[in-house]
Amino acid sequence: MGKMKLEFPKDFLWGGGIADFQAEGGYEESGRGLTTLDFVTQGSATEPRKITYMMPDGSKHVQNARGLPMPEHARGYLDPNYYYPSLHAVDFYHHYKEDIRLFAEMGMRIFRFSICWTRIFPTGMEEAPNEAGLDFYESIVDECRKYGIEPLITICHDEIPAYLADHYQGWLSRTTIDCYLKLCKALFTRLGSKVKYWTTFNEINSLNGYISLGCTRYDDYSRYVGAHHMFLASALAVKMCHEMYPGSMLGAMYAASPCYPLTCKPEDVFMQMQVRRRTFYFSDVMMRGYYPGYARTILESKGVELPIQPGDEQILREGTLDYFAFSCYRSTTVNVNTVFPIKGLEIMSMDSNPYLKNTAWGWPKDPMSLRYVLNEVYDRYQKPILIAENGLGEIDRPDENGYVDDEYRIQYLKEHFKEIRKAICLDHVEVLGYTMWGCIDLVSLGTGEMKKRYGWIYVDMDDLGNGSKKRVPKKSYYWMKEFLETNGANLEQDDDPLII
Ligand code: BGP
Repeated sequence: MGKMKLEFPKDFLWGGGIADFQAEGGYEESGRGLTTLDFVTQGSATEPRKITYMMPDGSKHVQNARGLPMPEHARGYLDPNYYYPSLHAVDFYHHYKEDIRLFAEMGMRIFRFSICWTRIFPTGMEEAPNEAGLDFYESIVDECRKYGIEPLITICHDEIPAYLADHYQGWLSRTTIDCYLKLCKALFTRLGSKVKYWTTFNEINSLNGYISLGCTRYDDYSRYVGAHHMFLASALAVKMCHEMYPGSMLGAMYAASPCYPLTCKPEDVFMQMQVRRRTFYFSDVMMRGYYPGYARTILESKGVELPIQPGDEQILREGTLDYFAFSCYRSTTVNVNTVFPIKGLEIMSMDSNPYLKNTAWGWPKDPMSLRYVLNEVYDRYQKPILIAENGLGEIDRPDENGYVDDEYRIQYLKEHFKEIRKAICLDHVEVLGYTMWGCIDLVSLGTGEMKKRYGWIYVDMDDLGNGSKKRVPKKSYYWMKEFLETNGANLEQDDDPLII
């Protein structure tokens, strides 16, 4: 068909995103309480992040932050011998005006950020919200609005107030649903007239254990029972917001990097579908309002009985989401032997894909994965989709002025943007927008490092928090500015051999 002339819609929401614990810092400001992620130390690509905790007898311990259950009665504890990146992060708390001005000057149209729950309810249990915390988020929203940037708020991004974890087992308890709804009420009341787009949870399909679910277990039971309570919390929040502000848009975010069958062996192909259902299990309930048939088999095979109470099914039906948001950084492959349980937990080992090259952190780069997921999800739900996270984590090397020549990031974005353009123009998927992950450099969630950088804007800070925290736009910032000014004219058109 030769070269195509494809164009992005003029009102496409181009922007970027951050999460509170990776960017904000300011942990002692505005009466903020401690959250589970505060106790997670800095790690590296080879050294897992650790969590430090204390037992009731006063003994202090440290263990891997992910993959292991916490002992019963353990409580997160800050050990002066460790560096905890979330406490200070890149100090967005004190730099947000400058940062949002830089976003605006680049032309960003949407800014995705998350709420630190304990800034609003320091333990989660208070009756009244902390006004100073609400003031902070309101001024972020006002700052965005001043420049015509659409704010998008993630209500809960992978963390939970430490108090709810230590006293209620977090999302294993229905008490946490009530606390979450109190948070939503406070946010909607204060910000609902100024914020249209909300995300109830981040990567709800990949949460487990103390950090994200707030429970001492780390297994399939906690994963699925915790999720049931989060489904209810999300549905009730959707209903509340729609009642308070008709026209508001609520979604949830899923880790949805695709997986492909490793071979054409029928069992591998079917296994791919089964693995994909480990993601769609979560979105099917939240987008359609009921558990899909295959959920029964998943739960039975794991011996998990959901604590469904009378009324739950109606809540799920009445609180379906308006849009699907997802993160996609790579693709994976599966074969029939790759899924196996270890100690009651579903483990998947992924085969490497001989057709793709990996990033420095071992994530295969696969631009077409975006077009694939957009189509896969749109075929399933016919609802708008937000590409909430995508981007390139790389080691950037600044010159003496802090300027980074990140041509590799420009190439990455170009390749990925072309696939989005095809999904919109050729496949006619309803794509709301694209919020590049870590639009300003921030702390990596996986490793706790600074050196894994995603941003258009460099932050002068090292893995241990040393540095001036000066913000310097990178080469990709200027490329993106031009891209936005010309509605993508600096993105070559290309052939699409995949039209039949
Ligand atoms: C997602 C999280 C983000 C972000 C991203 C990149 O799972 O929602 O918070 O961190 O992954 O991961 P990493 O920081 O490990 O590079």
